[in-house]
Amino acid sequence: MKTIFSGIQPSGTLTLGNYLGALKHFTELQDDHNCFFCIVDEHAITVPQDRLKLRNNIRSLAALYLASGIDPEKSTLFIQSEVPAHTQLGWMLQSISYMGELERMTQFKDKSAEKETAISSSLLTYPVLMAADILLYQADIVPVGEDQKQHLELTRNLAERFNNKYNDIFTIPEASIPKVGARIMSLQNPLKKMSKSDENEKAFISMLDDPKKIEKKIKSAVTDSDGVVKYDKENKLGVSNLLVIHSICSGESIEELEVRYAGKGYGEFKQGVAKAVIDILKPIQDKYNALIHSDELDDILDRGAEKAAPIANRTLVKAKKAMGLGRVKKKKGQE
Ligand code: ATP
Ligand code: LTN
Repeated sequence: MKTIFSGIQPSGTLTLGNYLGALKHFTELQDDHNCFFCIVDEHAITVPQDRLKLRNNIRSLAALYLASGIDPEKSTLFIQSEVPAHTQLGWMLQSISYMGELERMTQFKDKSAEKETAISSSLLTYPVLMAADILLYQADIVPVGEDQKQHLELTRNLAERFNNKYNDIFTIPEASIPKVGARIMSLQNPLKKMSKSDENEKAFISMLDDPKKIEKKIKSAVTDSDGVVKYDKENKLGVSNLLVIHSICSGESIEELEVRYAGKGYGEFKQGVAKAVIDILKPIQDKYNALIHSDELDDILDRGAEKAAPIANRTLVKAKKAMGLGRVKKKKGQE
């Protein structure tokens, strides 16, 4: 059985983009794979966080994973900072990472360009920690959205570099990026990806937005002035983005939707998009509300960390030995 690993940052409430690009696919994989899903809180602190908000976001993300269909009987769900091997291997991998390759990461360039305040060194080294996350579990497949493709490439390079330099320890993972929905765009600027950290709340749909809010945000989504519901990623980015959202949420193909809305205005089309989104999110929100304050959530996360830690430690011990760190422990009774 192949091993899957993926992580999401608890840096705010998840968006419809996170759901369609990543989370939705996680749940589809758990029946026939050995799955590890992680709340990567140590990634979230690469930018300043309020401690109480971060706590809430961690819990909220755990509840959203479960409400979206992650089954703790089938998958291991855990919090990154509760398994210390992640930062330990992260540090070791930094010693074989080059400044140049990290500085070339698009996400680093974008995020550091946005910042007026000081940029933390962890923002630069963050993809190395991501590599450690993945390699500790010997993951074969990493389901992610399009924006993580470059980080996966780096993970593969680091794994190969380590294997060649020290010992053949790490499985070389592959990214699994959905054909449709890998890059859901902002509702206000369809040239930018939908992001939970966008300052403009109208740009994204949060997975916890109520139906009224969803309708309002989709109604005010940027489109164009020709009034034709047609997929055209060159000239009609806003409409194409809404078509993709509608199609994944309702399960109809883009061609079917183009026929359905032919000759109808954007008003009716947007109502249809909103309904499809609400139909998908409402049952998830109901489950979320039942879980968020439950003890069951804590039990699941405790069990997740207990299951993940020994697996991660096994790889860590091998990597330390390969690098010559620490001592070779004598077996009891040996001179
Ligand atoms: P932020 O938006 O705060 O910068 P993020 O959403 O990029 O954060 P994560 O929350 O860690 O970062 O992303 C979780 C998963 O969701 C990743 O696999 C990522 O590729 C995917 N993802 C993020 N945004 C989108 C999007 N707009 N469309 C599709 N997938 C996305
Ligand atoms: N870098 C990712 C989150 C992330 C991740 C991972 C994804 C951290 N570790 C391991 C897949 C596998 C992001 O910003 N979306």
